[in-house]
Amino acid sequence: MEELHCIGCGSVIQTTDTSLPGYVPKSKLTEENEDIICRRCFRLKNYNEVTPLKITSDDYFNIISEIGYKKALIVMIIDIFDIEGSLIPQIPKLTNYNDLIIIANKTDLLPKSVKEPKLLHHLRKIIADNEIKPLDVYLMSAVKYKNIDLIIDKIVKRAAGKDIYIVGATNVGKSTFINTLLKSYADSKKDVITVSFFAGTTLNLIKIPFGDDFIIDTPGLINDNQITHYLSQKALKVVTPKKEIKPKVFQLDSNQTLFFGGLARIDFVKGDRTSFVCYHSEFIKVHRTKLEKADELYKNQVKKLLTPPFENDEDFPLKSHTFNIRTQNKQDVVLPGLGFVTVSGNITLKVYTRSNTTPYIREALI
Ligand SMILES: Nc1nc2c(ncn2[C@@H]2O[C@H](COP(=O)(O)OP(=O)(O)OP(=O)(O)O)[C@@H](O)[C@H]2O)c(=O)[nH]1
Ligand SMILES: [Mg+2]
Repeated sequence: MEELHCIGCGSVIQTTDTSLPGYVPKSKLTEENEDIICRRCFRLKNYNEVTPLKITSDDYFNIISEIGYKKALIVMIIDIFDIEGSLIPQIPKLTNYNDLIIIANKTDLLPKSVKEPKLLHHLRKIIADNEIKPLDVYLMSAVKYKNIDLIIDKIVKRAAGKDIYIVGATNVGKSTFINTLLKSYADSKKDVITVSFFAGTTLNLIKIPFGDDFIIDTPGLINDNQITHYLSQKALKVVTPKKEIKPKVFQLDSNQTLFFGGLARIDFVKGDRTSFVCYHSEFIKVHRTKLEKADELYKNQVKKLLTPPFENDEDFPLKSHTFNIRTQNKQDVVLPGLGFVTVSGNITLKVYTRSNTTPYIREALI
């Protein structure tokens, strides 16, 4: 019998093990079996309820390296909100240096004041630093249809009869982009592929006819340096920004501390009074305190005043990294997966994030 695949996540359909991808109760299989959807996708789409199933990075690289045997156009989607964390430097080699386009998605989350040319310049620099040489780089919002027509036009031209593979880290919006593309180009009325804010929604290749060729959705590479990787569903909902981010500005003196819920903390250890411009979900509560009181506050208030994490969430141990910033240019302290804080001046910071994740400093994005 030919293998059936879930149209939502790409898993091979099976009727025996509820804990594995692609499970469908036997009774739900019909004669035609067209557009079949697995139980996990059904629940995600209808109840926003996730059954945790993840592919390993070995699985990921095996699935993606298949593309290396084909003549294809590769479109790597990255998250403008976490550029460094969502860029996968191995993609060109894995896909045997097939033509590559890079698209930075979710620009709707950035403040409207952000200038596109500056952002593109910054983006190209990060891409070049990672020794990736794409044919084109674009900015996009897949949910707000920003630049969609332009991008589709370019992709179709570049593909010139080859299949198009949409690749990238988990949660960058690969499946959303394909749904948007099918709606605006192929007259699809509904979202075909399952999308969600949980990392690891798509589990296998999903091949969709597109003109005379195919557009292929792929699973994402899981990035466990992201703070979000360690969050409960409830906390994840809170920290995922949904609309344009309005930065919060704090003027701090040295020996003051900022808490981002109980998820991250920045101690201003040394330097002249300066501003901390914070870009993250509006639902993360930022709390300012004196450095000498910070440990005590954290001990007493984590999961209470300092949320997320929430009361019933697992413990969320923080680990610190010290940064001596010695440049006059504005810098971003990146809290991977949560957002970033723009600072300037000669300052020393102690930055706490979830253990197993590493914050870092980069030239200011904005
Ligand atoms: N703000 C914003 N959110 C977006 C955009 N595109 C996708 N998202 C959201 O990002 C989350 C992930 O989207 P998916 O399309 O499932 O991402 P994916 O890359 O297919 O993820 P995996 O299948 O897990 O690898 C969802 O909550 C989407 O609504 C966008 O342009 N702007
Ligand atoms: Mg997906």
